[in-house]
Amino acid sequence: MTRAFIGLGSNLGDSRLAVAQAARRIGALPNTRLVRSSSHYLTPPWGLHEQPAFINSVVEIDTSLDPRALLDELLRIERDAGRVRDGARWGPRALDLDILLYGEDIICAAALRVPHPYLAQRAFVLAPLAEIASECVVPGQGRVADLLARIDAGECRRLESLPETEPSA
Ligand code: PH2
Ligand code: MG
Ligand code: MG
Repeated sequence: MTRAFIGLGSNLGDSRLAVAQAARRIGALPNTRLVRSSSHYLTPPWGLHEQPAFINSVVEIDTSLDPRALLDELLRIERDAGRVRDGARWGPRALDLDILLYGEDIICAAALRVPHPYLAQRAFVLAPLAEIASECVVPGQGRVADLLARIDAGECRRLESLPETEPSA
């Protein structure tokens, strides 16, 4: 089993529901166990400012899916949540699932780069990641807590947890 961290984000539709449902679906993937989920955070849009605020979260999993198989599963969950890839880079999306870390692996392929290339610049990733794994070391970059201390995360607001909702039949 490998410990991996997935970043979840949404700023279209019912984003809190989309992120909560995606976390459940990630935990239900084959050969995968959900270890921990961060709170949801309300975060200002990064990269492209003229769009709604995002809901972001991070989950930790143990998985024996290899990175490519994990990516394929995440893309399928995105599609099922209504994600369409026709918009601007860094533009609005119903659901975005990114592999942030996969064990100690450094992957540099056309379809997948791990650690996520912008991780160290993004408060919307580092704030929830530090909530559940502040001592975790990002290969080649250092401790999550140290990376977070270098950027301004003041505008990322941690939200109260949602009341548990049963998945509808
Ligand atoms: N995702 C992006 C671009 N900008 N900004 C925030 N706050 N949260 C995101 O998840 C996000 C973003 C592209 O993946
Ligand atoms: Mg992303
Ligand atoms: Mg993505």
